Amino acid sequence: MPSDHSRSPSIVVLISGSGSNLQAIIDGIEANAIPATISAVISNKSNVKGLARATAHGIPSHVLDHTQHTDREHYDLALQALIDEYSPDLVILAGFMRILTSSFVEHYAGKMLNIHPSLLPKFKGLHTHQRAIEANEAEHGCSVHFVTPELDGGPIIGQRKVTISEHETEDSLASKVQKEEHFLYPLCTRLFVEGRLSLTDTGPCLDGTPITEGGLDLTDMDDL
Ligand code: NHR
Ligand code: GAR
Repeated sequence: MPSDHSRSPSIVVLISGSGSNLQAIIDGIEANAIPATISAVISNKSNVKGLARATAHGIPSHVLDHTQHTDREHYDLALQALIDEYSPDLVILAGFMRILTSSFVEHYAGKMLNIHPSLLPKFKGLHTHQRAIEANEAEHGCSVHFVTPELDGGPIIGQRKVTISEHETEDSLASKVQKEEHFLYPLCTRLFVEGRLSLTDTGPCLDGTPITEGGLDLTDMDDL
């Protein structure tokens, strides 16, 4: 069969919660800014808002409950089998809260992205907003990176920064950062599905040019 160059790139999105980043990507696709299709949304938790968002936009959704699996290896094998039914070009972690095994991550090498709520390499792991405030940081933000086995340690594609103000709370900072996430993730998704982003042996590239360590500072971009 001849290959179908007209097929738009397929994305599978993994979530655990509200799915506001999923929504931002759906909006980018529906506005014709991102030339791709979300083939499925998968959550490890049932009854989360992100699942309703998928349904509202006609996207197939699945719950794969990690508590129903004996260990991470079995869970990740089931997750991989479900994802691969859709043969995606890109897998997006959008608030997905389960650490993934190395063999799972390596299966999607160079085609799995995560958004992390900090200016990596600062504040890997959880509770990033509170930790940034406690560390008296002047700035904070979000990062999109290729997923590698090292948790939150994969090559950074881009970041957006926010200023931490004097009376900042965890909640106020989280909402400032999320607003930036909702621009950064659709932008990085667009670049990936346009074939402009790649992960090479020497690191990530945009349009064939290496991205410097720390990623692109996309804070001042205002058009998707
Ligand atoms: N897996 C690998 N191998 N590499 C990465 O870079 C990953 C990953 C899985 C998820 C997202 C990440 C984040 O952006 C992510 C990146 C969950 C935890 C965690 O501790 C940490 C980091 C991230 C996601 N999860 C607990 C666990 O035991 C469960 C926490 C909960 O359920 O609330 O899996 O921050
Ligand atoms: C986002 O802020 C994302 O950066 C963060 O969870 C939120 C998910 O929101 N991710 C992590 O903390 C990963 N461990 P959303 O479900 O509304 O997109």
